[in-house]
Amino acid sequence: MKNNREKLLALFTESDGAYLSGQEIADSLGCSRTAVWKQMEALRKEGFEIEAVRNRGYRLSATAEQYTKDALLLGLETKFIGQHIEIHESVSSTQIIAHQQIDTSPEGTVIVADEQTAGKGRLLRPWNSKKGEGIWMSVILKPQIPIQKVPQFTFIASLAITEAIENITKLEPRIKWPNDIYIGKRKICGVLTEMQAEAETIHAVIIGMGINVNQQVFPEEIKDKASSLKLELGESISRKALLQEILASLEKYYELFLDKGFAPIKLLWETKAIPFGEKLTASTTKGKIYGKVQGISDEGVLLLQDNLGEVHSIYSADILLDNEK
Ligand code: BT5
Repeated sequence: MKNNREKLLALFTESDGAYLSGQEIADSLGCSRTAVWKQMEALRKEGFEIEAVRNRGYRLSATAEQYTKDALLLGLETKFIGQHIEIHESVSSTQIIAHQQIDTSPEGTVIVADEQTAGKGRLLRPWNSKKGEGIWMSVILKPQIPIQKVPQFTFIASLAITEAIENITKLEPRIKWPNDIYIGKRKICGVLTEMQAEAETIHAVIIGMGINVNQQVFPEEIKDKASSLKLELGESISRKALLQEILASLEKYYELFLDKGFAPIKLLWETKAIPFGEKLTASTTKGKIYGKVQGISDEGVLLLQDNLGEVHSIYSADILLDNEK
């Protein structure tokens, strides 16, 4: 049974930005108009921005971002991913929080932060996670798969995020192997897949996702290579709507992966990826390889053909596309 507060939030969501009269709300909730007013005040105190206009009624402010646990749960159309969700105002890194609570977290737990003070990328590189402007989250999954398959989760997540961004914004992001999402020449998202395992047994896969949503400026060190959805689209995006879409998409592709393996994920991933057939430089720990992309293997390894025709298997690298030079 929903209480009045939940019913009211559901009404606002269903009304999709239209005004609801006090009487309509009172009738739906089965309470007095005074009780409605009191409930509005309580929601305002929680941080919901509610507009009240004489003779029209109430609505949730269209621009106000409801980025609270309740708001994120309301309208989340998943079976398990995100149904257990935590939102923190400021943490060092959602990856660190997720690692600490693997044992007590059910599969699909999501840790969200409004700000990260020590957000991290691969090889402990810093990930800029400004307050209030991006989606910084970690998803805990507990698949029973061999350890070698864990890197495939970067592909599942990138595919899910790319599709969600397309659905919400109509922009066309492209995935750059292995873990970046670009719009044009700029990075808008990075994925960091980590795991906890003992011997050959996986306890959890932790997928960290950082998505630049509403930034208008970036710090000096990344300003030439980073962008946000707002900068690309020219308008603000609801982090809540995008986050919910990402989780729904992630659940869909995770289940597809569990059911049918990596092959269908790979096929879909390829339709969203740059730069097959294109030339790029892969910087690996063993040096740089310049070549033409032949595709990815069934394990997600990048196959790069150099000028002499030799095909190299790249397991891990930083990629510089020719058009980024
Ligand atoms: C990544 O690493 O791209 C993975 C980023 C994962 C971040 C998420 S946020 C939630 C979760 N919690 C965490 O602590 N991490 C995850 P990598 O491919 O190594 O790229 C890192 C590089 O991207 C940096 O060295 C910068 O050059 C650049 N960079 C840093 N912040 C950026 C930003 N906000 N947007 C675009 N580029 C950025």
